[in-house]
Amino acid sequence: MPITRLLIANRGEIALRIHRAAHEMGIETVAVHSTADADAMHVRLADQAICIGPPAATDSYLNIAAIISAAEISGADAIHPGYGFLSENAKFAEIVEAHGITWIGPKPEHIRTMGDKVEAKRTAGALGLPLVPGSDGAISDPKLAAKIAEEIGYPVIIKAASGGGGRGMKVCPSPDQLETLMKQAGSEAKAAFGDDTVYLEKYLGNPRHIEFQVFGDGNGNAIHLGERDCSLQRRHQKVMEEAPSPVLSSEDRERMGGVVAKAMAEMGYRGAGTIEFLWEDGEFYFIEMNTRLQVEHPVTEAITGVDLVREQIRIADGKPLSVTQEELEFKGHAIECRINAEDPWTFAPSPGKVKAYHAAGGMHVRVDSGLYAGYSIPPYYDSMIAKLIVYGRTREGCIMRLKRALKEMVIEGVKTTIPLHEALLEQPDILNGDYSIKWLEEWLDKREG
Ligand code: MV4
Repeated sequence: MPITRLLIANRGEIALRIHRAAHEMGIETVAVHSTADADAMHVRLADQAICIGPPAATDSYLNIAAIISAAEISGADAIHPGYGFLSENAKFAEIVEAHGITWIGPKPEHIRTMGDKVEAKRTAGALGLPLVPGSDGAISDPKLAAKIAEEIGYPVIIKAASGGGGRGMKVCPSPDQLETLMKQAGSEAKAAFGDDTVYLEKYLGNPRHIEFQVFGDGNGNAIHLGERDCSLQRRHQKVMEEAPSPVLSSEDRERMGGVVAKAMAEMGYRGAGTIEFLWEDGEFYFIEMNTRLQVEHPVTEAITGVDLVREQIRIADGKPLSVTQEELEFKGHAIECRINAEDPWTFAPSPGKVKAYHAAGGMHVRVDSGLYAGYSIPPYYDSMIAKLIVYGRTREGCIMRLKRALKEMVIEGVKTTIPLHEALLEQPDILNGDYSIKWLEEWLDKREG
């Protein structure tokens, strides 16, 4: 049965993004929202809107019973979870499917596997992806850990199996601290995730974060849509992303892309996925896989011309991939700036009323945002309020256009990170593409000092 009415279990710019793809496919949309989001743009644009609870996400956007009820009441035949919230909750995916509702996402078993970072690494290794050297799975015996750490060499990093995205990690510089740090990592993981399982990896000192976008049809066919360089991060929050990575050659891309696509085909992966690597000295090391659409997906859309949300919906509907690997071309360069309602230098959240709003425009300029003049940014959720995505034939041209577009953006009434982006685009290292995952925090520290 084709999808006719889609419930979007999310808010903000991504709810809008999904609504747009659905409407372009002739699919009606159902918004769900908390009481704090009654005036949000995603609620205004949807064909129907249902309030699912109070402001706290645990009572609304994470409230599985309320969302399933909203789907039943509205007659939705599919659910798209967006990113964050319930998007990587395997149990939710199973419940959606058990209700006879189409889940726009990967198979629940794959969400579960990749959510456990030890299982994810084991699976990735078995599928031929290059791994960071480390313990073969979980480790608890300090003697064995010491032996492995000695073999791979210090510093090592202790990671929580239930962590991910930078949560639950400890760098261990020398053997004398290994046992203590392992105990600490274990008990912190237990407290945070209810699971004290940890594993060990060689600590890479100065890598880049390069991730590959993949798509599978769930029947053994898969493609890659190239990579994104997401090395510019602060406290595990990405700030600016670009595609392609300034450091990869088309041969590197074809080789690694081929490896990830083959792996996804072999596992029978369905829908959109992102395979995260650390990249150092020309080598890729798998770290995690995200089984969802990512915030930064528009840079991939810009250089491939593929609508990733449309593709997700098509695949969930049982249709084949709309492009073959051979048909895909990576053309030009795209950069995304995440615009947050924050002080650009202290990063203190700055919610409140938007007094004036004007989105940048012009050729190859895209703004994904639910902002409008008079809107009040609620304090309860993520501070990202807009994404500015700019395309150019070359990286240099893209940067020139991005500077122009940033100057055009008007967001008054709240502080935003636009001045941070403008300052970044004056930095020689950024202009040269010469940055690692440490660059942004080191630069911010220097500026302060
Ligand atoms: C690492 C690492 C160095 N060596 N693993 C952080 C997020 C999580 N996805 C994995 N992370 C890291 N894993 C080894 N073996 C450094 C990081 C890391 C990082 C990775 C990507 C982007 C930004 C980062 C910032 C700090 C640490």
